[in-house]
Amino acid sequence: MNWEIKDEVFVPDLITNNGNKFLIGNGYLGIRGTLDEFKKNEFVAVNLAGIYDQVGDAWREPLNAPNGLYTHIEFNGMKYGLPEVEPASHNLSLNYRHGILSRATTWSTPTGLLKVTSERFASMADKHLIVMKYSIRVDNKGVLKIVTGIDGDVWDINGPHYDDVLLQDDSDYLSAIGITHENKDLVCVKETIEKNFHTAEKVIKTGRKILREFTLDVLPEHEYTFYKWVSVYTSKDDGDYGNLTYELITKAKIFGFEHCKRDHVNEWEKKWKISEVVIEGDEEAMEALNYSTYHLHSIAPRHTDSLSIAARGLSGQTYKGAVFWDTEMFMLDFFLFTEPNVAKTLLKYRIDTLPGAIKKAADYGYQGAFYAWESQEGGFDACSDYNVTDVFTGRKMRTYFKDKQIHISAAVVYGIMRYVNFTGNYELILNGGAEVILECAAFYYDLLVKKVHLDQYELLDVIGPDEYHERVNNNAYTNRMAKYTFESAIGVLKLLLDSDDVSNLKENNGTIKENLKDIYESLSDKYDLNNLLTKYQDAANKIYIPEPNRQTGVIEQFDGYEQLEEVSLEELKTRLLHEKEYWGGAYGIATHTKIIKQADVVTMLNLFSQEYEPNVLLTNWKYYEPRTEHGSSLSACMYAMLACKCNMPDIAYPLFLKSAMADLSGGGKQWAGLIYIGGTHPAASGGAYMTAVEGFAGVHIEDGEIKADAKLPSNWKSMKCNVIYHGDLYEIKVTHENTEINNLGQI
Ligand code: IFM
Repeated sequence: MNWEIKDEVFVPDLITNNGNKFLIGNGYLGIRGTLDEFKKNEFVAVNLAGIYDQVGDAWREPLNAPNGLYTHIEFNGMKYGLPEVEPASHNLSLNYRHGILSRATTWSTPTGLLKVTSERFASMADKHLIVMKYSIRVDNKGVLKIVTGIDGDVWDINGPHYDDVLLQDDSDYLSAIGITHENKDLVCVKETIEKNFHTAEKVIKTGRKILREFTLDVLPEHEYTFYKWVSVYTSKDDGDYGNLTYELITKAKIFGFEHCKRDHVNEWEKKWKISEVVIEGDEEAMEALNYSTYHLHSIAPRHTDSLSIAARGLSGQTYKGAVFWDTEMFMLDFFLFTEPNVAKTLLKYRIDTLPGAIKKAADYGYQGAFYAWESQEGGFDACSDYNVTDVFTGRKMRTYFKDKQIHISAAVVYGIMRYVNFTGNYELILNGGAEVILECAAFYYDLLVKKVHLDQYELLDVIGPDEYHERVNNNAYTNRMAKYTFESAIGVLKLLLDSDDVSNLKENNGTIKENLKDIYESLSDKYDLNNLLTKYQDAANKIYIPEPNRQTGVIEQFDGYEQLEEVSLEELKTRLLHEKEYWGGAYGIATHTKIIKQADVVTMLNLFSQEYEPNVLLTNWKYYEPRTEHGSSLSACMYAMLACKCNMPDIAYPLFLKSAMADLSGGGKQWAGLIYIGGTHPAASGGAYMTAVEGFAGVHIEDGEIKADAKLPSNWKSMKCNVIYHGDLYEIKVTHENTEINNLGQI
């Protein structure tokens, strides 16, 4: 298996894309795959997790730290760097087994070739540390100028987010401290270097940059190298960030580059020991899949016990660095199966942001918890009322994602329950999860509508996963997820009401019984638990779930969908007047047609496949697939997984590859109206993983045991993966004929 991706020519048009494709990160920060000499025009970003800023009325977005890797060179008075000076050769490569980005670029100079190589990583061993090695060789003697330091003039979409950047030069250390606009948070970046050449250093402060400049006479037989250690802390981190930045890089410099690299590589090896998937017979798929999970590893929050992952990971500020349903419905399984502690951290974020969800519900006049569609710190909903700009008028278009995608609360419940089922661990339920589930149930309960003549409850005026059709009634996915929420609440209520008898529960540190009693007592002060049980049982029984049509077997996506215009995707595209035009909302070309943006009924069938006859799954797959634009990177994997359940692995295969290659191929929508939405696609990465493990290998839980019911694509000989279930590590190997599951014991 080749763990390297490469670009062997420099194509200026690929700068943005490569920033995503070659991204490195460690969950605390992500560094776009840009070059050392790049600046904000090339979308350089050292993107920070979970810290945001807002300027004026513009969108609140995550911060990019000052770039401590900034470096450029001059030779004999001429600046050599991309994209300005065309190179003689160029190679950018990412070793995604170890998250190491390297570049090698040569330029022709009047006296021969000049070669620059560099290597960088965001340490997996210490989340605040970035390390770099930079070397220069020349063909002929000359005068070389090396300029390296910290560039505080960062790329922002809705900035500038730093009111000021303080620059400090303190013996061997350079610092840039950004002071944010909204909360006056501090982002502190410090760097130090070690070099194999002796020459005086000049420190230059220019604008928001602080730079070291070295001028030296160079000879062809030498390689001129410097190593750089950069630390990043913010005032949100515990401790004295000023000292911490200093201590970290001082220590790292003493240990040296190779030592730091070894620690970093070892941490990555630990991850792959569990999460690597081996596919015999299909290198391309194996590489794309492990590349996908490389991205998930690079953005996993391991430095805290409460944080989630943004829809574009740590690739920049698109989608406002906000957390969507993507985390629970698409990414969570990877972490549950390979690193449950990260799954816990993701869900703890939702538990901690419950007050934000309760406030959002209350602001709309609802009871319970309505989670943010685009969640930032504290559960603040960053989703704007105007999420799309009309390409024709330049006016903002009213969209209702924030107000009407009520399925978000159910996704949170789904994530918590999945954590309980896969880990067998009730700690999240006991520490706030029960309350989240009850509050989400209260939210849906408040929204139920009963028509006088019908003995059923409906959910009206919603948006399902297919965002092109806004404000519809009885979206099948939403209604089924609300039912799931009621069912989960019933489970929790029964657990609490029976808390005298918890003998059927697996013991967790011997404290579960005590804890259950405690939360029973605290929650029964707040809620009438018996009354809630009766209410939610009634709601779960009577909520309307659209059934397969008796003649066709098709489940209507929402009331009236069947009456919409039937038109092919190709025909619809011919109606576009502008390539970036928005398809949904009030006037979109898809709005009045059956063309949908992404898997909707198919997502529901995937989650609840056991409730339907196999022919219903197949009928709906066949019905909806040609009507789906796959305009979201979340779509293909849902179709791929359902295709596996319909025993069509070869049909699933291209859809799986589409998900797994989302960031390799650089496809996917870059614009929603006039708004840039490019970046990495962690939901597609998670979807690719789910398709491989749960779809092709058919890993599932049956009667409390882990089972595999493989449906491999015909070109695959075998697939091997590891899965953690109830604290045990299982090695699973499937072929077309055999399934082997070995319990390797407690992890
Ligand atoms: O959550 C998704 C949504 O389903 C479709 N638009 C993009 C969002 C973020 O990935």
